[in-house]
Amino acid sequence: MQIEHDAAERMTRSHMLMDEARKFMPGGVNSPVRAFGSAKVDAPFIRRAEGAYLFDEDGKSYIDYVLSWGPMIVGHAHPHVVEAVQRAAQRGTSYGAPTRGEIELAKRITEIVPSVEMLRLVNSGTEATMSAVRLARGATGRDKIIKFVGCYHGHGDCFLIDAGSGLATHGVPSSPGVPKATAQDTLTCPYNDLPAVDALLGANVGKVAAIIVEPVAGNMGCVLPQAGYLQGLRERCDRSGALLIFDEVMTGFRVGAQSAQGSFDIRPDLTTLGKVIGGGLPVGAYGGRCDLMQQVSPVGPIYQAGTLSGNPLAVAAGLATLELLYEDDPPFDRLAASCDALADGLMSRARAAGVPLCVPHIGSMGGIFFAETAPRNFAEASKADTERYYQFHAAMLGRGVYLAPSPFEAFFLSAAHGQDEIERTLAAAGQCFDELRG
Ligand code: KE4
Repeated sequence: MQIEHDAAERMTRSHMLMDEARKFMPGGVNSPVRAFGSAKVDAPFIRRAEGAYLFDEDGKSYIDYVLSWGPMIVGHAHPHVVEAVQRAAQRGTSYGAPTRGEIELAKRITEIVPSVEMLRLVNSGTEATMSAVRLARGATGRDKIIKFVGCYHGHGDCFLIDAGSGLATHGVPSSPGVPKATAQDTLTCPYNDLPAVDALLGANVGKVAAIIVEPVAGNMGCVLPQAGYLQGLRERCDRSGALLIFDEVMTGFRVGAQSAQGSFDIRPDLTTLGKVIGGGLPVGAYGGRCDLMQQVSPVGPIYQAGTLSGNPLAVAAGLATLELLYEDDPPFDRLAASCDALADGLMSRARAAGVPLCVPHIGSMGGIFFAETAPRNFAEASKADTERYYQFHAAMLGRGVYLAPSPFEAFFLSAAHGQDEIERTLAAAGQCFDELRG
C-alpha cells in the first residue's frame, strides 16, 4: 500500500513549520524520535493537548498513545497538575536552594518504590542513569557495566552501545563520538539470555560494577522479561559483586502501582526514574540502598550536581501527578484493563484481516509487532515487519490515532483514555488492517 503525500499534505502548517524548524535545529527537533525520520508521514506540530488528546497546528486532533513518551499518565493538562505548576510559578521558578517540596517528592517516592530508601532528584532520565552508573562504579571500584542489546538508558556515552529507541530507529545502534575506551567498558548481550550474562561475568571476574536493565524493555518495542529472568539477574549480581540497576525511567509507576520491581517482586540495588515523576516537566531520579546513596556528594565522595535539580515547578508537577495516582481512587486497575482491551482488540482485528500481529503489554504500556510471535530480544524484534508498522502508523495517524513513529518504541495509556477512545482506536485499526491485508 502506498501512502501518497498529496499536494494538500505538503502544504500543511506542520510541513511548513518543519521546514522552518530544520533551519535552526538538527532535523527540526530537540529529540531525534520526534522527527518521524522513518515514518511515512510528516510529524504533526502540536499546538496543545488535553486529556487523551493532542491538537496540531492544522486543527487536527489525535488520540495520543505516546503521551510525551510516558510521562502523561494522568492525561494532558490535568487541572490538578496545571494549578500546582501555576501556584509554584507565582512563588518563583528556581531558587538553587533546598525546598520543602523536594522533601515531599523524595519521601513520596521512597514510600512508593519498594527498594528506594534514599534518592537524588535530577533533570532527566539520562542524568539519572549516568549518575547511577557513576555511583555503582565508585561504590564497587569497578569500571565495566553490562547492558542489553536494544535497551535504551538515555544518551550518556556508556549507554550508546547497541542501544534501542531512536538509535535503533535510525539504524545507528552505537553512536559515533563515544571514545573507544568508554565503549570497551560497556559489555552487551541479548535481553532474556542469562547464559550470555554468565559468559560476560565469567570473562570479567571482579570487573563488572553493575548490570543495568529495563525490567520491561520499552525501547525495542515492548519486550517482556521471561519467567525467572529478572530474578536470575539479581542472583548473578549477588554472586559476582555487581550492583543491579533497574532503569525504571519508563516502567516506573506505569507497569504497576509499585513499578516493575513491585510487580515482579525483585529488589534492585539502585533504581532510576523519570517521566511520570515530573508530570511532564523535567525530573529524573536515582535512588536505592541508603549505604550506596550516602556515598554521593556532599555526604560521600561520588560527585553529581545540577543547577535545576529539584526545580520547584517540576517538583510541583510531579507531586500533583503522584497525588492523582496514589490518593483517593488509584487508576492502576483501570489503566491495565484499558491496555488489555486495546491489545486484545488490536490482535483480534488483525487476525480477522489475516495480518500477523503481537501486542505484548503490561500495566499501561505495550508494543506493536507485525509478527507471528512476541519477540524475546532485539534481534527478534528487528525481524518483525517494520515496513508494515510504518504503514500502520501512517494510516492510524490519518484516522486521528497518534502512535509512536517507530516499532522500536512503546505505546502508553493514560487515566484519561476511556472506553470511547479505545473503541475509536480499534475501529480505526480495523480499517487499517483491512488496507494492510494485501
Ligand atoms: P530522558 O533523558 O530522555 O529523560 O530519559 C532517558 C531514558 C532512560 N531510560 C529509559 C528506559 C528510557 O526510556 C529513556 C527515554 N525514553 C525515550 C523514549 N524511548 C525518550 C524519548 C526521546 O528520546 O525523545
